[in-house]
Order: sequence, then structure tokens, then C-alpha cells
Amino acid sequence: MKSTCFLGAFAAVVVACRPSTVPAPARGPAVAVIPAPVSLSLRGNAPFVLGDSAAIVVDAPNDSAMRVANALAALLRPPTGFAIPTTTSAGATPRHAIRLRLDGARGELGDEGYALEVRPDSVHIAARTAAGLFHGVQTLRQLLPYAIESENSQTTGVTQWTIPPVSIVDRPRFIWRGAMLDVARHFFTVDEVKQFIDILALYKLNTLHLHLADDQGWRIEIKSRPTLLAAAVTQVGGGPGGYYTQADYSEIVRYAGERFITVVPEIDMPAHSNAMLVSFPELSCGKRAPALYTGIEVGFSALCPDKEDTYRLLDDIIREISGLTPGPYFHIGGDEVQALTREQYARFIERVQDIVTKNGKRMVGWEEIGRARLLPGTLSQQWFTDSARNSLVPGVQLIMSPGKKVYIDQKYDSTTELGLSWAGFVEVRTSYDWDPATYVPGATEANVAGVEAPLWSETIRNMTAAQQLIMPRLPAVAEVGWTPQGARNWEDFRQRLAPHARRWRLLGINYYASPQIAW
Ligand code: TNX
Repeated sequence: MKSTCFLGAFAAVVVACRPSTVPAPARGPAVAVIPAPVSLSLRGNAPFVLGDSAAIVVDAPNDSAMRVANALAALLRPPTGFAIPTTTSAGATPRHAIRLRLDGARGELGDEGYALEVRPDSVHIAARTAAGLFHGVQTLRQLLPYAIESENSQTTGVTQWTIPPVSIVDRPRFIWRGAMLDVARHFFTVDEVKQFIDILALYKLNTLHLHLADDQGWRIEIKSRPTLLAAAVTQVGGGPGGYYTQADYSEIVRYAGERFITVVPEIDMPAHSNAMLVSFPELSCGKRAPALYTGIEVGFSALCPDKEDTYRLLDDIIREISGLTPGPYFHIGGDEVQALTREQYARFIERVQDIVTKNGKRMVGWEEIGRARLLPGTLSQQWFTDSARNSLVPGVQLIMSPGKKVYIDQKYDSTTELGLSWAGFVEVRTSYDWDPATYVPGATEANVAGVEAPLWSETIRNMTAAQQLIMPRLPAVAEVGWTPQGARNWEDFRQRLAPHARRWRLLGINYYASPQIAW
């Protein structure tokens, strides 16, 4: 390891670490923060003890900083049974305080970083943005005893809510740290999507990519094209499917936004478009007449790139969804096109890129879009080969989602019940042990916007099943996206991961007990 001192029990102790001074933990590491902070050191021996006089105090409050404070209070009250008032610094300062401070001058913390100091009488989280405060709160949560995730103060068995005396300065390696949920192959309700978002927030992921349309289902109301919903009525295997009204989608966006997570909507095109074509068969250039489809083959559908009506339909769809989406991105899919020539494909992508741009968004597409002329600001999502290097043109960055590493819809091993296996088995270590900056030949750190773990849902029918596949691979990917490469280490990660399972059990999160982890 380069800049870190491996202590087993501790994440990334950068400052003068002496392993012999660290007491061996009885059960799992005392400081098991995931993703590992950029720097973490111990300040003396006296912890902070959260007692019933504790309060949360916000310095330089704005609405979103206050919301972070209220969310922290709402997390701490049920398990502790303490009142935990939230106040601004204008009032009298209580003795035992958790202080959240917005400080525009802390440029070194970037847009999402934070500094966290635990002293015997107070806890201080400082950040330049409310997002940074929110991430600092997630770290604080992980420093508390795991029973902080409990809903009932009567059953925690905790006599002292201690927080170890750490000093942390932390900021993410990449700006794009995401997960994708495929709501097209199987539909997930708004409540299920919220459960998914909650897990992203725990591990400081900041991007939720929603795969809203594929051959098997159309999942979002488009008011100017109501007939699209004719293909919302089924899913893989023939179940009832479903869709989001625009109000539903806005509720997902709002819930994600409260957790500083950007929603990236995807409408897959020109292939994976059978559901769209069910209502617009005249726009089909695919290999089969469009009809509701509940299988799992790919590549047979295609929107006809030579018809003007195709672009009118896409303009309506992209305009309405963009209007509901505060984030800067619109994902157009672009993968696995077998029914068009190379020229037809490139022409199609370039026209759609213009439509996305006209609607005020930056286009994102799967790596195949590198065959077209990409505009600066467009993002290309690597998933399959190193053809992603075709996208390495000025102003275009890669999102790294290599199937062999972070396709969390793949089986862990030959005994896994759920999941596909076309990319191979993907165990936790496989998802952890790689470097997004060097994976594509010719790419460097500057070419990479970040990482994303896609959860395709051909085999996944509900959130319990989804959790079995995302946990614990998603925390591994979260650390890949957050922690500097030189501060990451598999042995250290697997030690820190194990005690998180107790939190997941309290939160009702299902997980795979990988044999690679000493639970
Ligand atoms: C490939 S990844 C696909 C999806 C499938 C997935 C299953 C990508 C851009 N296309 O259509 O659902 O494999 O693992």
C-alpha cells in the first residue's frame, strides 16, 4: 500500500499510524467505515458519548443543511430514545453537540467532501455543500454502534452510544458513483425504488440510473403519447408489469434529491425498443412484428432511423422526461443494435444527441455510441469490451461499468440461484479489485467520470431478490468510486465489511453471505 498504513481494523490511517497502539477489536473493527475515507486518524483515547442532553447545532444554516440536520436527528431519536433537538447556532449552544457547519472557504473538500472531528465533548462536521454534510452524516452513522439502525430504544441493549475519537478529511475520487435499476424487465414500485435509494445513500453513491424502457416494458407516463402505456402491462415471465405516473417519477426524483442522489432516466433506443414499438409499429425496422414480449432475448427490435416520425416521437419522450428531471443527464441506451447498418446507427445517435442537447441535457449512452460523432459533454458507459476507447474524444468521459467486474445482476458463483452469468461469476472481491482509471487501454483517470453498477432484472422480481444481488457488491463498488486507488485494499475492505451485516439485518436488508467475508 502506498499512502496508507494497513491496520486491519482501520480504514486508511494516514497520519503517523502505529499498529501497536490500536486495540484488537473483539468483533470486527471498531472503525469500519465504507467507503474508506481519504484520511482517518485517531485523536487520543476519549470518545464522544451521545447522551440525552445531546443536540444538533447547524452553523450558517440554509434549507438543505437544516434538512440534513433534521434527517440526522430522525435517525438518532428512535434507537437512543433521546430528544435530540436541532437548532441553529444563533441560540444558546448546548454542551453536548453535534455541529454541522457549512463553510464555503473549505475548497479542499470539493463539492461532496467533508471533515469530521470527534472530540470528547462535541462532534464537528464541516463541508462546503449540504451534500458534503450529508456524506459526513453517513460516516458518523457508521461510527456509532450498529444498533443505531434500530427502531426501538427498548431493545438495543446499548448502554453508551460512543463514537470513537477520529479525525477524518474525506472527498470522493469520482463525481459519478452510481447504480442502475432495470425497472423494465421487472417493474419495481415507488416504495421499492426508495428502498434501493436508501442503500445508495448509506454508501455515498450519488447517481441512480433508471432503465425505464426495454423490449419487455414501457414504465413512464408520457402525456403527449399516452398509447405508450399499452406496453406497461407486462414484464419478463408475463407478470402484470406497471408504470410510473409523472407524479410517481417526480416523487422518486424528490426522494433521491433529498439524499443528494441524481436520477438519470434511460429510454433505450434504437434497439431494446419493442415496448415503444408496440404502439408505433410503423416505426419498426426490427426483425419481428412488435407485440408484447415477455422473454429475455436481446437485439431483435429497432426503431427505424430513416423516418422523421421516429424523431418526433423521441422528441416528445425526451422533452417530457427531461422536464421532470432536474439532473443534467439523459441516457439514450444505444446498446446491442443488430438490426441496423453502422451508418444508420451513427446517424441515429447523432440526431438523438441533438434532441437531448436541445432539451438541455447531456447525453449518456452505452459504449456503442462511440461509433457516432460525440459532442463534448456526452458520457459513454463502458460495459462490454474496450470498444469504449472509441469514445475517447475531447470532452467525452467514460462511466465504467465493466460486466466482468460490476454487473451485479451476474451470479456470485455456480451455486447462486438468481442472476445471469454471461459475463462470468462476479464475487465480491471481483467487484472490488480493479481500477476504473486503467481498465480501458488508452484511458487515464481524467477520462473517467466514475463507476456504476447495473442491476438488470431479468431474474429479479422484487426488492428482496434485488438486495441479494446488490449486497454486498454495491458497497464494494461504492468504495471503488469514492476511495483513492492507493488507499484501497481488499483484506482491509473485507474486515470492514463484515460488521455491516448487523446493520443490514436491523434495516431489513437482505444480503448474500459471501464466503469471502468472515461475517
Ligand atoms: C446486456 S448491458 C444488456 C442488457 C441485459 C444485460 C444482462 C447492456 C448495455 N445490455 O440488455 O439486460 O446484458 O446482463
